[in-house]
Amino acid sequence: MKDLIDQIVNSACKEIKIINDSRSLEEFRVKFLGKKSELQNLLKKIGTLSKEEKPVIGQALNKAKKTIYELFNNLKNGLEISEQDSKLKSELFDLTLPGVKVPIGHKHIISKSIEEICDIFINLGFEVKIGPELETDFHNFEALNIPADHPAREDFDSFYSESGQLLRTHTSPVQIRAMLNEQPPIAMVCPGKCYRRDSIDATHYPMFHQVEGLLVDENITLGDLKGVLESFCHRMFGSHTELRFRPSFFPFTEPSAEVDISCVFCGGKGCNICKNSGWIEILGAGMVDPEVFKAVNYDSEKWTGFAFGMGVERVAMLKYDINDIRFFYENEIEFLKQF
Ligand code: 2NL
Repeated sequence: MKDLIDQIVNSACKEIKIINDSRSLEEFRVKFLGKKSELQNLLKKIGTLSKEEKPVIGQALNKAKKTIYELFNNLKNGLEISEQDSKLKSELFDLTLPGVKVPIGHKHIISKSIEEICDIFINLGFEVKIGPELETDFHNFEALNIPADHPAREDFDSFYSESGQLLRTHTSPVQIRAMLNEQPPIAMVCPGKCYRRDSIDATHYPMFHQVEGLLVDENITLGDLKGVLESFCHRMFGSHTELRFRPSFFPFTEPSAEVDISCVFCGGKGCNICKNSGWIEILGAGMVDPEVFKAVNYDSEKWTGFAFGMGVERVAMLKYDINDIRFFYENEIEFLKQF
């Protein structure tokens, strides 16, 4: 019987070594210390032993029980600590850990170009104004001396709403609103989206961006316009850039001009891009037509002014060497990240 007790203690010592969670430890307790355990069975048989054997075996059984209980209890404490530990570790919130990075995209090259253009004019004393994209016929056409029979006013060329308003075809209406709201002097630029019913190709898109400028004061001359546009082009394309004014026509300016810069690709020698002319058209401009001043109730005997307009896509394509307008609107992060 003594041997049997030693065997039980030995196998308990062996089994406890491979236990590493509280469930297996509970199984161990039931097996070695529970009511149906071998030790308990032996205890029940103690009454059948002889007078001499009883105290010896009784002591051995108690000692074995104590040994196994200590094995159990030590591991129980150890497991509780390590299980608590790992629970704590898994739940711990470390405030010093860096946050999860969310991909935030990239500033669009059109936004960047608008900022570059506007910054130059801000430095020249102009302020930036914005206005609605859904406009009235009056602000978009009528006040700009664009007659009702002008081709631009055909349904076919613009996006009209059922209410008879339209998506602005240029940002000039922002300037009309400014003149209706305040008296000169005015020096402003207005960036924003414009809409025309064009078919998409390498240089056309039904939505595009413009920056227009307007300056109204006393005694403003074509020389002032040339000086401002020269400063702008030098800062935007480099101080070596040359300018050329070609006579043109717009209903809202008189005289009117189209402004070219010396080709940014060949420096004026002639290449594919400038079609061997050495010049590239960059914007339109002119002196504000008295008919426009009349529409906004300005005294055209007293006030004079110039205005200009440029396509942001065109400027960006020239400055950043982009050869297709569609690249701007494909939402390709790898394209946008280049700028
Ligand atoms: C172009 C030509 C131009 C204007 C825009 C303007 C605005 C008012 C009065 C007079 Cl309120 N003019 N804007 C003037 C000349 C040219 O744009 O080719 N843009 C891309």
